[in-house]
Amino acid sequence: MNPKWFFSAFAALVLLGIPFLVSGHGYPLGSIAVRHPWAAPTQTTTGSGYLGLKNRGARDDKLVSASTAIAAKAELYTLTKTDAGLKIEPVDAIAIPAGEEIRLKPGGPYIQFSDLKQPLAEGDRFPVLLKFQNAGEIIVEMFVQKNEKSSIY
Ligand SMILES: [Cu+2]
Repeated sequence: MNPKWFFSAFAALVLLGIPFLVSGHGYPLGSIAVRHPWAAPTQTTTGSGYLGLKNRGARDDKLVSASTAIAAKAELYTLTKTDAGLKIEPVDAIAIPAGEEIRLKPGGPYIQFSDLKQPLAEGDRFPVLLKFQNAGEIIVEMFVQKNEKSSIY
């Protein structure tokens, strides 16, 4: 192979690869992009799941439910700051306005898993079914890791 060509191809791969590595694994579903689903390791049978939801479309959408075989329940929660402190409560849906990206993250909205069959261990992966009001549904793989940045996958 021509070394010059090889170098160019390598450089192109590196350039293409960087945004992918930074944003983690992702799944397109119509106008919704699901980015880097992950969950924190747990000591108990209650866990939290996080992910990014980007709405590239012209109409608003909503995440309406999540479910997984590894937990009896998966519920959507929001966490809001009030004068009285942090308010954590279950919600029917998490809105994803047109053109915006919503991040489920520590300190923000999240998916709460209750009655996990076993605690989540770092390195585990498990499937989660996400349902959206407009975009439909998709199964994503949630990676168990210490924090959002501790994996490039
Ligand atoms: Cu990822």
